[in-house]
Amino acid sequence: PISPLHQSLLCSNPISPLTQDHLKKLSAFKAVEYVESGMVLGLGTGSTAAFVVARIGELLNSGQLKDIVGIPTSKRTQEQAASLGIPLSILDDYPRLDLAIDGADEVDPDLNLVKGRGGALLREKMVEAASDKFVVVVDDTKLVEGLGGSGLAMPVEVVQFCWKYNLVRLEGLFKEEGVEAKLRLNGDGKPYVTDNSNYIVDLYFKTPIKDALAAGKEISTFEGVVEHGLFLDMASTVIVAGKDGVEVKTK
Ligand code: ABF
Repeated sequence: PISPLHQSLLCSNPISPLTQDHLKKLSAFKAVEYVESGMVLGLGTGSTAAFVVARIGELLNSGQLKDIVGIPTSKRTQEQAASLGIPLSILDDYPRLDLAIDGADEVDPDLNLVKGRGGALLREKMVEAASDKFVVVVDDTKLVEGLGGSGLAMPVEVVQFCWKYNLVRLEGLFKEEGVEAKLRLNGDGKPYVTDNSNYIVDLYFKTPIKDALAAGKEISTFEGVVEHGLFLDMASTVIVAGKDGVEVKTK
């Protein structure tokens, strides 16, 4: 269905097709329709989630939403939300959330996800696992038939101590799929450090992961692995924006 926002984006830009940013915004605005006054809300990380946070700020500041408490999933999101005046707290004080909204890197037909290319997977998983409802916002480029199938990275957060040891172990785990494991680096060639002072090993699969559930369980047994980017059976709703409209997928 074409929403009023979708219509207005098309009208303001009748010649060029909708950009990926337009689609992210459409998905984000649709997700914010799930937000009600008084909710404790998980605030995601990434460019799509940033549209969600911006919209919540707008609705709070115009008085259309009231008494929201936001639980940010990264320092970046914390800064954005604070700058918009969204009241914030942490899981210690709000161990149960009503709703979390976040982006994803891959979504499979069963609404399982790869997340964490933005580097915030640990806090995202903690906050989203503590939420009664988890709504995912994506554009249609994120849809895959099997996780790991986009050719882009599946991240694993590891402690800095002997990171290479874990990189080699992770490579060994995915012999069937064929995988290349790389330490994530910043532009200056130094290792990327997460909000939790860890490193990230990015796994690039040649073919989709055969058994994501088994893989996730196995990765979690590795000492020194802090978290992985497979978010299985966590999303209750995925909102997918494409050039023909917004689709709401539910489980
Ligand atoms: C977060 O941001 C991450 O889990 C995911 O890696 C990323 C998606 O970013 P974007 O919305 O910018 O594509 O949700």
